[in-house]
Amino acid sequence: MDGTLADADGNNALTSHGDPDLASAGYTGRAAGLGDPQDHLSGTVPADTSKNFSLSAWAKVDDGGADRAVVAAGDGTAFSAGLYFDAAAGRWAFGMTTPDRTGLRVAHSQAQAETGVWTHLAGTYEFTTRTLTLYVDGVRQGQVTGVDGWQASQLLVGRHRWNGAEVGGAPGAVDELKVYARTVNEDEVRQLAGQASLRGHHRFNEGTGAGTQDEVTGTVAPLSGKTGWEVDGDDTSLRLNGPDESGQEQDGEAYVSGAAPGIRTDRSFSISAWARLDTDAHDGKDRTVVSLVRDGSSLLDLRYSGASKKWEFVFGGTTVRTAYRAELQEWTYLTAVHDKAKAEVRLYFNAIYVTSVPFTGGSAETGSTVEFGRLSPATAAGSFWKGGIDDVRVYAGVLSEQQIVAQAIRT
Ligand SMILES: [Ca+2]
Ligand SMILES: [Ca+2]
Repeated sequence: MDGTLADADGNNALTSHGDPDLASAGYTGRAAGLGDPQDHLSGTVPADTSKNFSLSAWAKVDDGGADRAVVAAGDGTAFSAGLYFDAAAGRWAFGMTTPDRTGLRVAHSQAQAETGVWTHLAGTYEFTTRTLTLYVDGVRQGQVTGVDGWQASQLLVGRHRWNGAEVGGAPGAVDELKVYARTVNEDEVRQLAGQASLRGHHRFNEGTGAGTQDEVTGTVAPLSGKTGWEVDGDDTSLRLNGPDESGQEQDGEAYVSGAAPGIRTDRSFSISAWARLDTDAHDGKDRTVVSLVRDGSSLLDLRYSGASKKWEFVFGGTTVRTAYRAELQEWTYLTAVHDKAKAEVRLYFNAIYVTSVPFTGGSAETGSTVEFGRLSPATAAGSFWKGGIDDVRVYAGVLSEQQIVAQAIRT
């Protein structure tokens, strides 16, 4: 759904009806914006829905006032299987109709559906156990057994059909639609729902001037306090509390306050950063590399801890720390992950060593700004970074271990 209606191989193109907005902002890149009841897409179903199959999509329903069809397989009379928002129940649903097209078997989400936020939906059907299962954001919800499917001919996005009538239009936006001719398992669904989408990226490659650009949003953030640049061959990075013009070491007020990456911390997210702590010795001060700040207060903090002398990710009263002491004056690659489907937070140190602790919580706010080099509310007494910061990325979703290793290069 990145501006074209063909699949990832350039095949199976969908036909558009009404006036879908193919340039609307997606979960990743662009999505199909289906804001009007006439807007929908159709094509052929690349799976037999009387056998094993699965449907997967990201959906953002803006108006929960009526049923909203996300994706369905059907014929001219009814849908055979579909993922949708069920307005009467206020919940996400995966439904399959009986082969005579008169009955509906449906699994609902356990919690009320949230509108206005990208949500991952997956529906799977297993022929041998005659079981349909709904997953929301990678977590298994309802399951119905004793279900028989029937083979549909048409794939519909943003549209259902029931008793010959078109129903369930205007779902909002749909992205990353996937149809499988097999039963996708729970681990795979978790990976689909954890798909990482870059929402902020500071390379700190300007090397001059008083601002730094987020390559995703284009926003330029001003450098504040004792903040400057370090150019070392091809590597350019941010330097906080470096030596002053007379060569004297500095400490204290130095930070950069950037744009809001638009992530919700109650959903999965990942933050990766390079950091080099330039103190001569392990002192007792906490030092913040990256923080997300809402209304002047840090929601989370990726830092060096003066108490443990280790790297820590502090989030909602939970702390996960590296097993090893932080190395001073060495570039270190840190990745913090909130994996909602696994209900844990993880901290990766140099891409290889990982520690994790259980976590549930976070904030539904999306307006939190990213800050480098301090904890908020800032105090002159501590938490200001001293050293280098480079290549900070903020993602919605879960960075996989392969992705963390693959980008373990300072840019
Ligand atoms: Ca997309
Ligand atoms: Ca850089």
